[in-house]
Amino acid sequence: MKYMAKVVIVIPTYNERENTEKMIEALAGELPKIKNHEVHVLYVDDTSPDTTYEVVREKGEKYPWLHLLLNAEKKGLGVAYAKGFTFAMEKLEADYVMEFDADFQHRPDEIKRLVEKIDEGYEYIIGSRYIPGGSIPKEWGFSRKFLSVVGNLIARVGLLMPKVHDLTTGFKLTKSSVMKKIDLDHLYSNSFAYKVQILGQAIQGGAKWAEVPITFMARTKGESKIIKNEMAETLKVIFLVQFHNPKMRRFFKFGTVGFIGYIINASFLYLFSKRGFPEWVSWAGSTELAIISNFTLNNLWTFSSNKISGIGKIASKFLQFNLTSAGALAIQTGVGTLGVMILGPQYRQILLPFIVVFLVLPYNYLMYNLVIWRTWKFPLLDKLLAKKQA
Ligand SMILES: Nc1nc2c(ncn2[C@@H]2O[C@H](COP(=O)(O)OP(=O)(O)O)[C@@H](O)[C@H]2O)c(=O)[nH]1
Ligand SMILES: [Mg+2]
Repeated sequence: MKYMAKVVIVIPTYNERENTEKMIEALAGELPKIKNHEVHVLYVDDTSPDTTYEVVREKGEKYPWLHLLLNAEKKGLGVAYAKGFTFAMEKLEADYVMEFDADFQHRPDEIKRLVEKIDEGYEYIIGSRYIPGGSIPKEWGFSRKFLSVVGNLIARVGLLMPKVHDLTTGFKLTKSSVMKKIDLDHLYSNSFAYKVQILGQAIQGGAKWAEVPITFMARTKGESKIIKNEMAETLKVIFLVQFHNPKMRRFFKFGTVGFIGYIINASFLYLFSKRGFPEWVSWAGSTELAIISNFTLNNLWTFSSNKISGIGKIASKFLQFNLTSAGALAIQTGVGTLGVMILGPQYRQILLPFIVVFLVLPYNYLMYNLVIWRTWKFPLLDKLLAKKQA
């Protein structure tokens, strides 16, 4: 899939005059080495008091690939990048946009390594400091290293993305179709933590991603703009990304419906036995009511995007639902009995929550997604079911 993509490197600046002339000349030396793609550079300056933008303007007369977006106000790094990406995609018609710092912490000679990945079909390319071949500055003291590693780990766990090694890096290349799915006008954070949002939503959105090792250099000129501790901001962003993640929302609703089912089960068990119904009737009746509640609420709420409707369809699916629920009952009974046999009766009450959390919930969730509401599609299973129906 080789094609000539238009890549726009977006470089936000605020008081980077000392770095900018040198950087533009370094880029002028590097970019011609990238042969099979058209590379442009867009500086996004927030009217730096040191007039960084004047350097860009001047050089722009010499280099046709150099562009400047001048903002009247400084509103934070996230805002600067969002404006830069939008400008690059809409005005410069970028196929890919790159995040790149102005201060030589990202190496201009490593740009081509990220760009090369376009030819392999990747849509979200991460310049990674934490994979073999990548590194952070040796000059960094313990606390700086610690903060970077811990911040990364929190993002990795919070976003449930164990396969990504660097989630807070600022050196990245994103396909415009991936970036356009993200609401750049309303980022969850105006500052550095926006990076975690774009990464989280790009990967959750199914972008084909890869990590490429980069050498993160120490800043030699100018000052770092990270003023406050970004940790709280990053936590907020992780929470919001997961809160808006459709898959997490569905799982949360599934849990809520299950909990309501449990309340119904328990209340009617109490009521029926108080009314003097036979023991087995109280159990069967209250359990079936919980099953009806689970089926109805999951159909109307959790899986509303795949809602089952029509009397006939509802009846047959409800029957299926009862069968998968019977499966859950079998698992719980089987493992519970076996567990008590092995461990002894004093473990009965400890076993129950473990069986529910690690076996029954995953089983139910799998069955709902795979069999009942069919939100997860597996070609092989589809073929099998199709054969059965035919
Ligand atoms: N336009 C703009 N650029 C910013 C802002 N904050 C930081 N930058 C730029 O973003 C890049 C990364 O910032 P830097 O201070 O080096 O962060 P650090 O490397 O994490 O210490 C640099 O090129 C900065 O000039 C901002 O509010 N507006
Ligand atoms: Mg920097």
